[in-house]
Amino acid sequence: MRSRLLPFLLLPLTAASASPPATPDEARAFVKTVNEEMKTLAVKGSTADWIKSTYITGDTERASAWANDDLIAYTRRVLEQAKRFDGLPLDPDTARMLLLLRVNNTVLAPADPAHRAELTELLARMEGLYGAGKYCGPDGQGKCRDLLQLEEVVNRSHDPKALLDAWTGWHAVGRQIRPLYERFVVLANEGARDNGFQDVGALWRSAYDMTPEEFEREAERVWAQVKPLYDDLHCYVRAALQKKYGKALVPDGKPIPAHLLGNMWAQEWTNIYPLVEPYPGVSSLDVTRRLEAQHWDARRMVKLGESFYTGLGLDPLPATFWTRSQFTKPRDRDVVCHPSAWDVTWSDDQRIKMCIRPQEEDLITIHHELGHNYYQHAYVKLPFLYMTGANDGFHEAVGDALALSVTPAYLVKAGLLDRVPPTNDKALINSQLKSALEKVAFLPFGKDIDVWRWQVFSGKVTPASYESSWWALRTKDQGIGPPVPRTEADFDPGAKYHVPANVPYTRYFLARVYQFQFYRALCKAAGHQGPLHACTFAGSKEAGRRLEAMLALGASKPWPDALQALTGERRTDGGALLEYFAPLKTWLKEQNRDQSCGW
Ligand code: X8Z
Ligand code: ZN
Repeated sequence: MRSRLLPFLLLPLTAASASPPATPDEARAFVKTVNEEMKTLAVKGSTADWIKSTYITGDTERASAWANDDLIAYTRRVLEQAKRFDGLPLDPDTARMLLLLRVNNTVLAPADPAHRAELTELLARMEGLYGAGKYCGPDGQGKCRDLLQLEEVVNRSHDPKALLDAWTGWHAVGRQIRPLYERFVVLANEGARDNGFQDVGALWRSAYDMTPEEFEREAERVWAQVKPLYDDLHCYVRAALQKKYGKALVPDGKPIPAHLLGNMWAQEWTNIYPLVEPYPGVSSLDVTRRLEAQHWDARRMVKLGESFYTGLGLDPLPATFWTRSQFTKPRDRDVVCHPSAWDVTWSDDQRIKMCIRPQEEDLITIHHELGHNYYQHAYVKLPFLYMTGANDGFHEAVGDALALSVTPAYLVKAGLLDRVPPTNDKALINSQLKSALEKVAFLPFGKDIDVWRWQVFSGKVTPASYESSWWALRTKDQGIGPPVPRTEADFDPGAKYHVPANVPYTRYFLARVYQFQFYRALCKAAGHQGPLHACTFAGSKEAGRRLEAMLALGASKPWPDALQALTGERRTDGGALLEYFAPLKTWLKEQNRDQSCGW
């Protein structure tokens, strides 16, 4: 008791009364300074991060860790100082920026500087390990294969043995990351607690203009809305895969083995479309074949993406975008190939970083990444703390909403499809099923990555059950299972980019839902009439104007206000997605009539 009281008593008695009470004006001035100082530090951080991500070495990781150490140390310092303004009657902008300063962080600094440094080093190292990850086992015949090469197999092969080899080979990368992640959880939680949050999960869930508890309930509410459609799709896909691979590999009533879904993480299933196509021969939707045959290079694919945006009346990308972006994988060094979009100096310095291959999946991702760049461009003049999305799901949804509007007719014009598919019921079901393999299949995955991490951060899941809890969750919601038994030496979450890179993931779940809400609103703005799935707003300047008006708000308003500005709605609502897929839903019900669905 004495030792705790003593330092307090030794404080000069005048200390508390020395500083005058804080005022709202002082708070306004404080926020102005923070906006400026923080931007300077953020530019240093993102500059170092860009270099690290495009050239993975011990040196670039260290430089990135240092810059981020400075940034989170600064954030902690100003958050402490800002406590002076608690309870004051602040103007709405000052109050909002002080809120964002607290909640828009994926990590916060532990009070202990040594722990803080260790945390930023771990973050840089984990992303580096992921980016440089390789598998040097059997089917490479002595050669090491990186993620792109292993994805080539998982995405295209229909040979269960090759699929299994590539799947297990890549997932072994998670094992290396496990010990780092265990330590990261301890340190990141320490940082969250030292800054007044219960744990990192609570920090992440605080960034949605509601309490963390309310947000958790919201995510479950929206999932319950769309789950029946997912279950129907799962049932149909399992039956089709069973025809291809047999009952031994794909048994009735059991989860689908994760290596058979055409994606390393079984998160989007578009690549197995040829195996599950409802009406073969009715319509050709094979964009990849044309991209390959016509030798499209990465730049041309990005140009096509940009033209969709400029067609809506939005600005062209800045000239520097074309010289500073990384479009393809460099031959001579390790890079983080996972796609991302940047404004490195927060001043219309937009770039994308990808390892583009001539395939449809990458063309869609290009539209997605450019959505981030157009958001960044729209809010570039706002104060630093407002230079982000209304929430992170909005940022992820913009490009996807536009990509929904890319029609076969548009692709024919670009030379990427032979002919516009016939407008009949069979062609519609083909195209809806293909789209559902991307959009609907993703939904439970989009939610569960963070449901798992929230449990890890809260301590409900400990390292002793990292792996088993991961698969328990994925089995429950996704109806998929590991292709071979896993143990706690494995760490499959670590084989998914956003876990070692510490990027929150619920944003993608929200985005799959928001994008249909945005799309429906933009279709309305473009004067579309008729069923939602038949709409394109390509070329509509009015749609472009409405979109830009929302993007230009950045984070200046609570997200329901931003949503309302574009859509008239104030809630996250799976209704637009369900409306879009209404024809498929009816068709799936019919197909599944004699199946015993579920797992
Ligand atoms: O990470 C991404 C983008 C970068 S923001 C390519 N996505 C998620 C993923 O790849 O897991 C887009 C869809 C989901
Ligand atoms: Zn994104």
